[in-house]
Amino acid sequence: MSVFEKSFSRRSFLKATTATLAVAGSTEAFSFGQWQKKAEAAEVKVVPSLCGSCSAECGMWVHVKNGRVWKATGQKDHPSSRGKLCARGHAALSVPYHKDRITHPMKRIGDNNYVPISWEEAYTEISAKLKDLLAKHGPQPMAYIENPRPTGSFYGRRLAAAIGFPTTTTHHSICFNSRTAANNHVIGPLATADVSNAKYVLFLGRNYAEGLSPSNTAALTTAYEKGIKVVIVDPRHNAACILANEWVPIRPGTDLGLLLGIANVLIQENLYDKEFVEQYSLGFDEFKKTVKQYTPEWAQTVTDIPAAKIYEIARDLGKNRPTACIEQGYKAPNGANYINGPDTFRMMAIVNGLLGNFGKKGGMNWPSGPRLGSLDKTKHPDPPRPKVKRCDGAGIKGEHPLAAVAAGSIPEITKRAMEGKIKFVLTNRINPVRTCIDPGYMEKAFHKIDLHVHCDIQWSETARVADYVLPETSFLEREDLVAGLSGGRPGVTMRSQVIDAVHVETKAFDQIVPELAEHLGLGQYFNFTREDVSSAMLKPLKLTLEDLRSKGTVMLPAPAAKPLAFATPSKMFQFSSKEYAEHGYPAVPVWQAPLAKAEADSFVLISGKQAIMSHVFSANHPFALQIAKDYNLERIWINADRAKRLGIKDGDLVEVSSPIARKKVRAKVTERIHPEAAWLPLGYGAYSPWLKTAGGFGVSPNDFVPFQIEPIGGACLFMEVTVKIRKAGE
Ligand SMILES: Nc1nc2c(c(=O)[nH]1)N[C@H]1C(S)=C(S)[C@@H](COP(=O)(O)OP(=O)(O)OC[C@H]3O[C@@H](n4cnc5c(=O)[nH]c(N)nc54)[C@H](O)[C@@H]3O)O[C@H]1N2
Ligand SMILES: Nc1nc2c(c(=O)[nH]1)N[C@H]1C(S)=C(S)[C@@H](COP(=O)(O)OP(=O)(O)OC[C@H]3O[C@@H](n4cnc5c(=O)[nH]c(N)nc54)[C@H](O)[C@@H]3O)O[C@H]1N2
Ligand code: SF4
Ligand SMILES: [Mo]
Repeated sequence: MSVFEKSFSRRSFLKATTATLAVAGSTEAFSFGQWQKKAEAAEVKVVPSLCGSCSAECGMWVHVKNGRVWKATGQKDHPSSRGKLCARGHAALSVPYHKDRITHPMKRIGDNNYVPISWEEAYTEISAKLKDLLAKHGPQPMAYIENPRPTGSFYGRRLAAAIGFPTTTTHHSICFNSRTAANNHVIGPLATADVSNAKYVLFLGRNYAEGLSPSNTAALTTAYEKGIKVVIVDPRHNAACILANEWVPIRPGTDLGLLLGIANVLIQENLYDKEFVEQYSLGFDEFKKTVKQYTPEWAQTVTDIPAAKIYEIARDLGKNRPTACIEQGYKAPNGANYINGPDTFRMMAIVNGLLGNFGKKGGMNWPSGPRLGSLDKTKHPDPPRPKVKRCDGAGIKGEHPLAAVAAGSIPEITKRAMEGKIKFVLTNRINPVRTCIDPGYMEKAFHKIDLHVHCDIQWSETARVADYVLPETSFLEREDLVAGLSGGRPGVTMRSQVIDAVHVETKAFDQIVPELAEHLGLGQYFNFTREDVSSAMLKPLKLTLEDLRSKGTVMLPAPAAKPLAFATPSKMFQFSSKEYAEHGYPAVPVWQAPLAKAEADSFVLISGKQAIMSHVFSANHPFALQIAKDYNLERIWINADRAKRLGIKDGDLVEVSSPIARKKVRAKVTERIHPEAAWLPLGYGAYSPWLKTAGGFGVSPNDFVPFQIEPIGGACLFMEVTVKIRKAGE
């Protein structure tokens, strides 16, 4: 029996109460006092689950009383939570009960008008339209777009293959795609920084205190307590800087120049690891020749960081090698923001290589994951591999040949939708209309898709442009597939169902997809249950579903150390890339200026995370939003000197304008930002009329950024825009 079955569900509580009343027939049972006593004395069940508020998916113990979620604590064994949850995790406990939930399948009828329909009607209509599109256009112009989590990815990708299209894409293409594309051509799979064991860590646009998981924040706190030298380079004094030795402000989009300057010093002053270079790398001589021109004095002119500081950083890194590293972050200067993102990332990996820190304690290490099993293919055959080309150009010669195929490119699908070339899209657990740039463009493009089906829990901006909206149960109302955990030690974890579905017409994705497949005549590819898949995944580990339902997370022994190896095309650490050259890009990284440049009357608009908000969707969580309102977190950051010159005081209402938008928001006037940058949090500016909690508060940076795509990774260019700011009338 599962923990859930054993628990006292809301329905059984109601049933039990009614029965008691009927039998006893006593007036006492009707009294509020009696009811209150009973409710207070009710047994508390503690169910292991996973937080659903961000991709860290921390392990949580959810306390349930009278069938309702009461509170949660962090699982100690789970490597992301390590016994703690962040504020967003606590705020998310209100999600199942939220008034803005989508409660029924919905069908668009005309502009912004939806009617509830039954699941049967939804499946019948969607499958009829999809079959018609397949007959007319074949499966090529079709895509699945998701925030990749185990259940969504397994079922969504299998459905795509069963229908016959290969284009499955993830929100990584609006997060760290440029980084992945570049990484594949320097070191192979991504390595992570061992922050708490290093002697010196350089953070480039990474904010462990706001773009956070509890384990990251704990690692930085440990580094601080141990006295590890931490230097944070960011145009903005971000919240993590209070745990750092130094904040080095940089002109937005110029980290590539800083890294070229650092590499120049490491090589010129013989501070690099020669043995590593000789034994593991290729292309060093070509790189050395190219980087000679990029002196710190030159780097100062592009980054606005004094040459003396660049020498100091390079020498500190070199002297502390190999126990020194660059924490590369997700996206800030290298993932999906600036035109030079891919080469900025290649340079981060190259500097780490010069420090010889790969595979070393306090350096860069590859996480190890568990060896999970899969379904028996003789009983549950996989759909055949789609034969058509992807519709987003990822991995295709002449389009985005170097882009990471696993993440694909949401911006490219959008661009092609605008050209009328995309026929069917299924979006799941993602809100690209709000989280990509230029919402006007996004909306127009998505409206041009012949059939757009969206799966969500609330009325996001993307739900509002879909033809059909399918309501999922929220993260506390469903069990999900087993998830592998990667890190120093591998592990497995699972989201168990904590409460009954609050809205009976909502369904889990692992139910929706097989039912839709059945209507499409593809039911043979889903002849198993979610439990079958989870059990098959756990089999090689000799664990059962019941183990995970009771323990939540199981950590496994660390694997034996492996010899250092790089899974690149040449199997070497690549200072130079043949593949880059073949596709018309420089073989070794060279300086490329960002597109946006602040002038005397403009700012580069940068943006990012805040500790209490998860991207955009958590602004609709009432507790999180109240904190934002109480602390004026929606404000645009402007440098104090620039503000003075513009006659703007802290708290003034200002008008921010870019080539595509003109909006008003209050100003935060501060010394904590580079004079050429203005910063906006990502979390606000919800404009779906049915996100009633978040709606009307703040603006989104994405409102101001024209639609543009980074050519190598296929990512959005979130920060390549300048804005003008002036005081506005109240
Ligand atoms: N609270 C919270 N935590 C989260 C998330 C969330 O939404 N909310 N999301 C999760 C996800 S998906 C991600 S990818 C991570 C992101 O985590 P981070 O990458 O750490 O977060 P960001 O705020 O996107 O960017 C970090 C910093 O980059 C700076 N920056 C901007 N431009 C430049 C530049 O040109 N150079 C340099 N050096 N810095 C620059 C910004 O000022 C910002 O302080 O956070 C994860 N954790
Ligand atoms: N300007 C700017 N833009 C950015 C960033 C930035 O720093 N600046 N950050 C970028 C980054 S790093 C990322 S990763 C992306 C994130 O982009 P998204 O992944 O699009 O962002 P979210 O707001 O997390 O959207 C999640 C969606 O899933 C829905 N949802 C939540 N729970 C469930 C569930 O259980 N089931 C289903 N089916 N749906 C659910 C939510 O309601 C919401 O609509 O944004 C990027 N955009
Ligand atoms: S970091 Fe916070 S929001 Fe993200 S999964 Fe963990 S507790 Fe939830
Ligand atoms: Mo992200």
